[in-house]
Amino acid sequence: MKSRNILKHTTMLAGLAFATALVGGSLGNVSAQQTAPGDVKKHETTPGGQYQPSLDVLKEQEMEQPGAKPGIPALTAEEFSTANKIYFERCAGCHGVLRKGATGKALTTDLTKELGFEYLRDFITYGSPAGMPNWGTSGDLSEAEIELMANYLLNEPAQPPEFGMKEMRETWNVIVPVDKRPTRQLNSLNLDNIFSVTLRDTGEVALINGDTKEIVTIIKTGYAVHISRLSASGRYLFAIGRDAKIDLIDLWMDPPAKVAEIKIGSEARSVETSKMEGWEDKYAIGGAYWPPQYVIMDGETLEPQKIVSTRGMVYDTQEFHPEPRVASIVASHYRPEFVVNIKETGQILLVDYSDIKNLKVTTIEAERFLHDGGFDSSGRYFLVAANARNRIAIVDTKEGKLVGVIESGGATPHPGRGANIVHPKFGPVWVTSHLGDETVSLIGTDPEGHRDHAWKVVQKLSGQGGGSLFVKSHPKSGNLYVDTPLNPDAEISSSVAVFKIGDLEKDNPEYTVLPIGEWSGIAEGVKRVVQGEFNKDGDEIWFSVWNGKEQESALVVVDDKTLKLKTVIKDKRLITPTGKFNVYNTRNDVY
Ligand code: DHE
Repeated sequence: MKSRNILKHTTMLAGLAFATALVGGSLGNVSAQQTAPGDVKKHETTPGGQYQPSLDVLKEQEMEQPGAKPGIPALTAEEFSTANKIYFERCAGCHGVLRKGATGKALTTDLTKELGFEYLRDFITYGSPAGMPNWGTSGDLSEAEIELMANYLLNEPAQPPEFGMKEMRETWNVIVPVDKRPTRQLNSLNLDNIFSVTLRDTGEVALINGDTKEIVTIIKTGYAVHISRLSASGRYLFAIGRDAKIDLIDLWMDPPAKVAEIKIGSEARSVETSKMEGWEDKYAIGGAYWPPQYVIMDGETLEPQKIVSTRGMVYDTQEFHPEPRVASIVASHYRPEFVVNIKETGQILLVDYSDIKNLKVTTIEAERFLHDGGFDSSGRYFLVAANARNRIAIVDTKEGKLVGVIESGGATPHPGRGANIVHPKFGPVWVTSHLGDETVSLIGTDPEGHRDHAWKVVQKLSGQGGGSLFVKSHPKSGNLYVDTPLNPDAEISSSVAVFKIGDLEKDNPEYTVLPIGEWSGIAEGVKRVVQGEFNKDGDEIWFSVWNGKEQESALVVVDDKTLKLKTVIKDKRLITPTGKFNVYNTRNDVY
């Protein structure tokens, strides 16, 4: 462990790429025309620039090949299938499933035909400093693949299938009906201190006993499983895969096991459950990237009740967007509402689940490219990053209104759920770090006690560098932890910075670096250290040491008081651990 003042300010283009890619741009505005590929031949994409959705599930779907057009090079069925796979894996995350543009430019045929084959080929080869990766010069795509992609873009886009009630019901499976489930907790686990750990590349979650650090069980889930969330009572755990498969796990069983499953689309990232008093465990909601929709389900069986499309108008331009993805979802503690964040249209939807037959939705104009966010310490205000716009939108979930949209103070905010700390000078603040630079921004969240500081960036700290994804603290902790897993410097990506909250009064406060990757004792791999999560008591914090699928990974547990290594959890079944969700903290929004 070493302590240092700010030695390194590794600024990374990272998500900055996608921030700048859209500045001033809306659908159909191909600024590529202004940048000749010859000018950007030296351009290189940073690892963080790759932090874009890869629609790996859609890529495997059969899609009808659009008919050939006169004057446009026709693709064979095999060529179309190869190009379609590459498009969904590498391009659709930015340019959209239907190529109508998202954080990247639109690539509809009216535009691509004007640009022409050679231009497209060169642009794909060299990329652009505005965010387009250099697929050719990086060696990611071969010359033949790039030529194929240029031809593919001259053809009409393929449309993946919709996924409605019929398709959902076909995938819906209640493994253990409610009346056959236990009526009391059958195991002797301290459920509040169980950690659900995402095993990303095996499509599993590991349930780990936070007291003994032993693996309780490993449960098969959806493809490239993403996050876990808890029901209000803490009994049910929901995990969602990138293939939009939701698994419902009953923690009362011995051992905890899956009791229901469903697919709510083809690509998804978010799931949440009803938390309002009187509605505990009643509903679940899943949000999909494709088709663009959210689905309200029964909280105990996952039976789909209501599917709502998110297609519609962008909040500011009032132009139609055909595929606005559902990003983060949280459940209000003040009203029977889900807070659903829609990426491309920039709307925050307050979905009232008290009467889903007569569904009332409050549509809040916020900012485009909403991604991840969390509550302030009171649980009343929700703060969400519009990451490609470098802004944070704030909603008052008690009043059901936008408080404001503010600059985050850095490039591409990525808070996860953020961290809440009590600042010695500014009172309660919510914290986000950034993908694009070393800024850690503290935003005042106490309009009553600290009115002058509320909803302002009251302090900016300098962390180890860009490539940060998650910050974390706990009401009982005196520390603020900042990870940097996507920083290109191996030493930085395998360590975390810790700021002492008591020191934040000083100018330019120092941080301590914890070499978590080194502490894991793993010799091989990049050892990215990602996403701290506290135990229930708030006296230790767990980090994932995230290595390649064929390599050893681990979880490293740090004593929050001493900042010393407490223990390393290793097991050959712990393959690619990333997110960790402590049952108590997740269900009570403690972060
Ligand atoms: Fe995530 C949360 C989307 C890549 C780990 N991620 C989220 C949320 C969204 C999202 C919308 C908020 C969910 C919520 O709160 O309801 N993530 C995406 C992407 O689109 C993206 C950029 C690319 C993709 O193809 O999926 C992406 N995410 C990643 C990763 O590569 C990470 C680091 C490793 C992994 O497991 O895949 C990753 N994302 C996480 C984690 C959370 C998350 C751990 C939850 C953090 C929390 O504290 O709640």
